[in-house]
Amino acid sequence: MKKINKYWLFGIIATGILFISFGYTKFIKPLGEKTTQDCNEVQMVSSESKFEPTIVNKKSAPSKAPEGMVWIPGGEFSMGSNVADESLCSIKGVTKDAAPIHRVYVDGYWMDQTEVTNEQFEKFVKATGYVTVAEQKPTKEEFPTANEEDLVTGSVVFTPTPTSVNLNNFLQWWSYVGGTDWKHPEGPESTIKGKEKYPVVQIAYEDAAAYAKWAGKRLPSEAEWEFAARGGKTGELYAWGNTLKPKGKFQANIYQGHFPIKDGDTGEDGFKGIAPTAQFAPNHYGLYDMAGNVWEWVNDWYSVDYYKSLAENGNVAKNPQGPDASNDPSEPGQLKKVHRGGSFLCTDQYCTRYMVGTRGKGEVRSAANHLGFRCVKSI
Ligand SMILES: [Ca+2]
Repeated sequence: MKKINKYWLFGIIATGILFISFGYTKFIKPLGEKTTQDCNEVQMVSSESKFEPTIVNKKSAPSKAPEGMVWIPGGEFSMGSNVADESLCSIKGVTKDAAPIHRVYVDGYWMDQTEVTNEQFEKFVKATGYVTVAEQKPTKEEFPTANEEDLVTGSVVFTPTPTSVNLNNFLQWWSYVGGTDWKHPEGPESTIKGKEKYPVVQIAYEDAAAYAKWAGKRLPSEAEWEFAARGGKTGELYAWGNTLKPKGKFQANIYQGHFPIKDGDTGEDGFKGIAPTAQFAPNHYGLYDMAGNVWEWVNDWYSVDYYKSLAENGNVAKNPQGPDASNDPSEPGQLKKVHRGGSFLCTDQYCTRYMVGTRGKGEVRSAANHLGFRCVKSI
């Protein structure tokens, strides 16, 4: 595996993704100071939330469900997260962009039960000859300051560290690796053989959108994604309820153990690293993996203050489609779309954005080995 030690490319391509998954590192305390028990305290905070009851539309499914999809009836709900917006497991401010809670209405739609798999994406590529962003050679126009020899196809791969590291620099565990793409998600020597039912990863926004269009579907709006993930329930912390581990069992593929060291992932939830789709119970709407495993692209531009603007408007936001433009003050000038759901790399000490109301974000042409998508379809 050729690990390209060029932070310029990595920085430009990947920082959006990295901040998504691992939070704002400057806020993070050294690993080991916090425990799951601390997160349980957060749950108590959430019980004082401002969520109003979800009102699910009465309209039943208009027809037989398309293959692999379920009916999401839509309705009115309280969207966002006020889970310790200044103290998520002591990561100050990490969910600030998911506040305030605001009222939203979405029409009914079909949604993929699982994230799009390698097998499904392969059908698309075979049918269309589509070439993903990671398979396209970066151009001098896109990266004017780069050396010509550094402009190689590839993408960003989680690279565990040999020993404990200070978590204030994510470049220590992410690498831009030449030859990485959806067929080689962890570097050129890796393969998806035997992983047909795993979610496809190393997917940029336009790759996901192209697949959706080919499939006669589309990417969900952020509001559609969250309505579906909440399963018709009101203000719960997770897609499955308010407890991280009901009856002591994990409900999603996230990360346990010492992050981000080699062999640090204990796989207590049953999986070290990425898992096949649908390995945990579905939520109330029959959707799998709405938390953990891989992040999912949604269609909305990311703006740090979008929820604030909707809340200030005071009305119920009807089928909101996101802001008109990307706005992330932490990386001005980068065009970012929203990601949802968290991934197999999220830990309760560091990211915790497998919590249902929280948000991620990513530069639109950036991919990584913990980022995929699922589609929806209007009636
Ligand atoms: Ca896991």
